[in-house]
Amino acid sequence: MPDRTFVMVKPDGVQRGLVGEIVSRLEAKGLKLVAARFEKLPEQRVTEHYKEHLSKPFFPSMKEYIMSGPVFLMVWEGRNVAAIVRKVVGSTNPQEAAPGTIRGDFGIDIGRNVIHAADSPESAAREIGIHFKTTEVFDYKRIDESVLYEY
Ligand code: FUP
Repeated sequence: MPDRTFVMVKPDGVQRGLVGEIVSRLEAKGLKLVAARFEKLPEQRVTEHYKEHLSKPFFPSMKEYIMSGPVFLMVWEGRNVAAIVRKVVGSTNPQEAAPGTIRGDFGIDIGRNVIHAADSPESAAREIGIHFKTTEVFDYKRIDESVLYEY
C-alpha cells in the first residue's frame, strides 16, 4: 500500500478562493492526488473526525464553523506524504506558522486555519476511512513518477 494522507480545505479556505492554490502547492511538491470530493460535512462525520477534541472548549464553535459551508476533501499519495504535507501546511496556529507554509501565508486565527492535514500515517488511514470509500480512491501512475524519485 503506498503512503497516503488525508487533507481538507476548510470552509474559510473555500470561501477565500484558496482551493486551487492549495492543490497547486501539493501538486508542485510532487505529490499525487488520488481522491477528492466537495461537500458540506454531515454532523456525524465531523464528530467522528474530531472525536479526540469532543470535550474541548473550542469543539462546539469548531463544529459550527466546519459545517458552515462546503469543504474540499482530498487524499494525497507520495513517499512519507503525511509528514511532508504537515510541513507544507505549517503549525496549527497560523500566527506561529512559518512564512512559506499554507497556514503561515494565508491565516491569522487558530479557529480559521484554512486547512486540515492528518498528523500521522495512522491518523491518515483513520480519516480516509471516515470520508472516502475504497472505490473513490484511485490507483494510477503519474507520468512524472520516474523522475520524482531517485529510486
Ligand atoms: P491540527 O492537527 O494542526 O489540525 O491541530 P489539532 O488537532 O490540535 O486541532 C484541530 C483543530 O482544532 C485545529 F485545526 C483548530 C482547532 N483548534 C481551535 O480552534 N482552538 C484551539 O485552541 C486548538 C485547536
